[in-house]
Amino acid sequence: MNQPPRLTIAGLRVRGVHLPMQLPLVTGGGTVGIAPLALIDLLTDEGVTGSTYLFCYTPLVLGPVVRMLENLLPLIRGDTVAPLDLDRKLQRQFRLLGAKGPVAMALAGLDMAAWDALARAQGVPLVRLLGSAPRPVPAYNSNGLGLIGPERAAVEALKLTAPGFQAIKVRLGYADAQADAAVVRAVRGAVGDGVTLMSDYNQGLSVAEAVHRLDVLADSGLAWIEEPTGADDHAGHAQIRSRTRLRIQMGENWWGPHDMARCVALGASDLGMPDAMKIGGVTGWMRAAAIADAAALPISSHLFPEVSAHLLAASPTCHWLEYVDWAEPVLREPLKIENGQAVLTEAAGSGIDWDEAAVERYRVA
Ligand code: SMN
Ligand code: MG
Repeated sequence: MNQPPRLTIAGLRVRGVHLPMQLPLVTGGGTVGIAPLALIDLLTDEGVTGSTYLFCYTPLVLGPVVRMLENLLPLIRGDTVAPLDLDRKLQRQFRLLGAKGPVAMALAGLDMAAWDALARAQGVPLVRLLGSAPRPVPAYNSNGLGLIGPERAAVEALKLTAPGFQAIKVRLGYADAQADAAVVRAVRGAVGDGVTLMSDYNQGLSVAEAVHRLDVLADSGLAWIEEPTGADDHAGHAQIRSRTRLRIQMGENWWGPHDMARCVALGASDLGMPDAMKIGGVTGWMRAAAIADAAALPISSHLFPEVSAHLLAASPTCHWLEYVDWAEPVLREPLKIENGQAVLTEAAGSGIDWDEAAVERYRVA
């Protein structure tokens, strides 16, 4: 058998795009109307390229993230593509500043691109490189369903389940508990009892207000209540959790596995949903998956459905994939969803190949 080549980092190509979103997302924490993505290609001496993208939340951060990645290249050019070693080296580089925000985003981007390159070099999907066979992962359709009122939410919910999804997520944080309950009732009325309904407050409530609202929603049948209060208020979440029967969901704002470990140790959440970027790429995710396993914490993903499908399939406590179609305008092959499940193929890598004409069309940096 031919040995897969040992890869050496030769260069980095980073491009910024603003992608149109089919359904803008109005949350209690602000509106996302376009998807500002940093597209990353890690080039190697051996000719293998590893690709991934970062979601920058706001166009204000896209340029700095692109620059940050470009600044990192001189530190890693000539290094072996060994993600755990790169992580150790780059974490040390930023020890004094601390790896959060754009710095952590850039490091996670390099990590995901490095793992993608390794999988491609071996000719296997990322899930196999991680030691697992491809398997279907249940997905919920998380496009849209922002704070748009009960009538529009009911119509949109039907649109979101139409392609075969059996789970969706409604954003909450209306004027009061009754308004939240009315939206949940309208959506439930539209899609019927067979659909799993998650909810997300996007950190919008005080602890006291959250306890009150979850009282009102106690019999709503919601599958989880996401980030009812400030994401870094782990103690506050633990307090809310102790006073409701509904399941608390946190994780999209865990900056790395250590942050997650602190949150889990406080008993702040019933469930976890790491974000592949904020948790530290594939390397950070696999550490998070081990923490989740040890705590018997079911984990779902946040955004990045393409790489997350591989990560969840390799995670012992795999729960739900969050499906959004935001990167699709620049992808050659969108993630395959069948009967509400993400289906991994045997294609090498993590499922990211650019539609180059589209990249040029949407490029801003
Ligand atoms: C969300 C995702 C992406 C941007 C803003 C908000 C949301 C989710 O919290 O969980 O989908
Ligand atoms: Mg959320």
